[in-house]
Amino acid sequence: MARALALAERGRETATPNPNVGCVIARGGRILGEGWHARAGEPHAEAMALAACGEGAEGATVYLTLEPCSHHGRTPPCADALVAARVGRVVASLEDPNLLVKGKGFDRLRSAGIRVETGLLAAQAREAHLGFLSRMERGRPWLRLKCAASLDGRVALANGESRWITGEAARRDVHALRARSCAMLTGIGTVLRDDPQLTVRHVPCSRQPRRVVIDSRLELPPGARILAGEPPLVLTVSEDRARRQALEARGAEVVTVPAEGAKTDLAAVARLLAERGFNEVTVETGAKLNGALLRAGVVDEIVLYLAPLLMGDAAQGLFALPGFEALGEAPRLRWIDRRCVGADVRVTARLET
Ligand code: AOF
Ligand code: ZN
Repeated sequence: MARALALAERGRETATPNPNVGCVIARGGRILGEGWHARAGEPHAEAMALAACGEGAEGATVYLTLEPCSHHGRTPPCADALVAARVGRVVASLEDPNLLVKGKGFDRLRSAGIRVETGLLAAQAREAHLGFLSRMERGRPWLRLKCAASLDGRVALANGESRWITGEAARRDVHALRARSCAMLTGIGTVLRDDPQLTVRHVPCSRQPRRVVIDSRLELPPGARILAGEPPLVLTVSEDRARRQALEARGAEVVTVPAEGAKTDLAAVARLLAERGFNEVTVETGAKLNGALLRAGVVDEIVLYLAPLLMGDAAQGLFALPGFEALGEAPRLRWIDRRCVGADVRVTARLET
């Protein structure tokens, strides 16, 4: 199963919107075939692994990071293929929460007399498929805030200057985060201030994440860099037809989302991103939208790069949150990881949701 999890990583950046499943078929301590899901529409992990078993897979054990599918989607059901290959046993880390599958793949195997075991390395498999599981189980993507700050937690000087706080190694690391994301989300404030591209450039990547801008009043300037290249998705509550048409003429896809007062309803935005098939979304934006996303309860993880630099209390902070009356009200997170990235430190923390 550890090998199946390693194979799953090969589809990490490209399997979206599908889960990056990994599969190993073995018999008598020998691996007969390996597979992973590389791209939606291409063979599932099981189909690839079965095809790699030159001598067939009769009586073999199949290790899978996710339950085999039971439905006709873009490809035929993997459970049927495993039955036809007369495998002896299937060990799957997790049930597939996709309502089209959810237990039916296991049922199909069991009724054909195949032994089914679940739960092996389940925590690691949940980690490998966290975006897909979030979208299927909660109807929203796994949402990660990426931030870069000084040691004293500041992201920009009072006058707005913010380039560059962290070093080159951190920048490359951020691009690796972008590469694994299905979508990159930012707000209009960040676009007006920094004019970001939000593309993957400093690491190899065979697929660019979709860029998404929350722009309540459609203030995106037609010359913004985010409008170049693959068309971004612009989410708005504005009814201004002229502005919409100007952005559409520049290639953007403009979608109206539910409002919460004059602002966009961020829970609705999260649902829309899931409906679009985005499993993992990384947010690079300023304190206001960061804070609003936290308050809306749609943030799962914060990845923070800290540079050994002091910017002072007059500089701008990371998260615009209300002043809490008691520490008990302040959101508490759980450390997941801390490490050095070049001259900077990266910490990853998760909210309990
Ligand atoms: C598997 N093995 O390797 C993957 C599975 O429309 P399709 O044919 O691309 O199927 C997509 C669904 O299949 C996806 O939503 C998930 O439930 C499952 N993914 N299943 O047996 C795989 N990637
Ligand atoms: Zn399948």
